[in-house]
Parts: sequence; C-alpha cells; structure tokens
Amino acid sequence: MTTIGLPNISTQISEQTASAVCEGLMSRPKWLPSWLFYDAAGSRLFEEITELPEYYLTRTERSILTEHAREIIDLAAGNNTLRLVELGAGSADKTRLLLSAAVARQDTIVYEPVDVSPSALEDARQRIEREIPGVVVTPRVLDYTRGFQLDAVTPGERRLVMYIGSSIGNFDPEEAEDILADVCDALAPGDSILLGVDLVKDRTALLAAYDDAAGVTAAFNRNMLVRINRELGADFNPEAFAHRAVWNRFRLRIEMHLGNQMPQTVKIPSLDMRLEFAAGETIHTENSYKYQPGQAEAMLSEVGFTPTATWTDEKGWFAVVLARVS
Ligand code: AVI
Repeated sequence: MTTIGLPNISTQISEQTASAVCEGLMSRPKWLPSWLFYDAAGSRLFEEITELPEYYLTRTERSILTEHAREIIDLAAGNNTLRLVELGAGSADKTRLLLSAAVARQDTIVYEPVDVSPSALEDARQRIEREIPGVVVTPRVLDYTRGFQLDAVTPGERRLVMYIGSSIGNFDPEEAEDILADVCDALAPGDSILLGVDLVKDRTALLAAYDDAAGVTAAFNRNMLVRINRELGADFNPEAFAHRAVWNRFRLRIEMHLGNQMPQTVKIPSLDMRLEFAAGETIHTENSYKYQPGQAEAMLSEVGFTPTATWTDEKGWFAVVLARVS
C-alpha cells in the first residue's frame, strides 16, 4: 500500500488496485480482475453466496469431504506425520473436517494457511486454535499466485496442500497450470495436493448458481464498483450496471459481467480517467472454469503429480482429487 498525495481522497490508495483498474478499464472489452471482489464487504457477500440454495459448490464439496476426510488424511500421510497447508486463509468448516480427521490420527497437527491478507490469517489462526485443540497454526503471508516456497519439513513428516473450493476455477487454464506447477516445485516427493474442482453440468444449474434469486451474487458483482468508488474516488453508479452470468460453452466457463444500461461517463479523478460507457457495454469481472471428468487429473499429471484418488458426489457435480509428488 502506498500513499498517493491526493487532496480529495482521505484514504490510502493501493497501487495494485489503481494499476489493475487502469489496465482493465482502458482495455476493449473492459474487464476487472476478480480479486477485486474481496474487500471486507465482498468477502461477507461471498460467505453468503456459499449458503445460497442455488450455489451447490460449497455444500457438495463439504459432503464429499465429510464422507472421505479420514481416507484422504490416511492416504496423504501413509506412515508419516502430516502437515496441512491451505492456499487461502481457511474456508472454515471444510478445513475443519480435514484438521479434525488429522488430529484424530496423530493428536497434533501443524496447519499452514497461505494468504495475502494478514488479518484473514490472524482470524483463521484464532478461530482454528480455539475450535480444534491439537492444531498449531503457522500462517504464511504471501500471494501464492506469484509462486512460493515452503520450509523443509522434518524427516517422517509429509505435507498435504489443500486447494479446495473450486478456487483454481477462477484462473485461466494456463495460469491454473502455472500455480499447480509452483505448488509441485515447492513440495517434496511423497507430499500431496488435494484439489477441489467444479465439474461441467447442465447449464441451468450453472447459471442459477451464479445468478441467484435473492440477488446476492448481483450485489457481490456490483460491490467491485462500490470498492473502486471508495478506494479510488470514482463516481460509478453501481445500480446502473446489471449483473450478468453467461455460460461460455466453448471455454467451459461461467463468465460474470456488469452490463451498463444507458450511455454514461464515469470519472476516476485519482487516476485522471474519464471513461465513456456505451449502452449495452459490459465489464467482464470473473471467469469460473468448470472441469470435465479427468481434466484436473490430467493437469496435475502434466505438472509432476501422480493422481492417487478422485471422489465425487452422487450427481457427479464436483470432484476432489488427491495427487502425490512422485
Ligand atoms: C471463489 N470462487 C471459487 C467462486 C466461484 O464460484 O467461482 C467465486 C464466485 N463468483 C460468483 N459466485 C461465487
């Protein structure tokens, strides 16, 4: 975070937000990166999304993990002691399932959540140490999308990296492969990854999950403009933009867009920008890729893992894949 000396904006301006907004909104078509969703309000809205009846992803993955946590931990550990690494600061109850299964097996476990947000990590540390006795939380503040390293473990210890929640789906296939390759490089032979991916399915179910009846996903999408107004002093009218979820059947992804409804000019004085929006022009805010059965396993094999097991739900809507570093 750097302070840019602007008399009309009292808050600090994040250089990262400024350059992302500048780059995305100067492009044709306009776009904004999906990490901009997650300010405090956006993170709360996302938590609400995970509980919506239409958003099947969280509860389906949770049901798979509930049923198979013990087996996952046993397979990943073998005859060793396990450490759990999580990319993201701990998606509460799903993480808890695996940590509890690990504690039942080995009494104590080191849990290393990896996240860019020190406050999210501190919240996770307090919550998890309070709720699951036997877990020692060692947070790592870093942006795992830019590569990372892990300290060596002691002999007889193995790591299991959890990358669940379909988070990988928010990256293009090339970026996803780079992230998995970096994880593989940071691990030692015998360590594993647990990857949660959302599978291709009937478009009606997919579209409903990203355009719920209560309008929570619409608020989540528009919150990006609220954030830009607050952080950069822009004058977007978020309500003038319609939430759109589109199934791209060629690229197998749900796209979220904000559709401008009538011609308007938006000013962002802190960036010295004046943007013209035509009626019907959209800002592309997110891709959420859906995987074909076997595709995640192929991607993991490509970067150096050996897939060990895949679990799915009755409908075949979501898959959890365990793969080992060979
Ligand atoms: C965080 N991520 C996996 C969510 C998804 O399903 O792609 C973000 C989200 N976007 C709209 N609803 C939820």
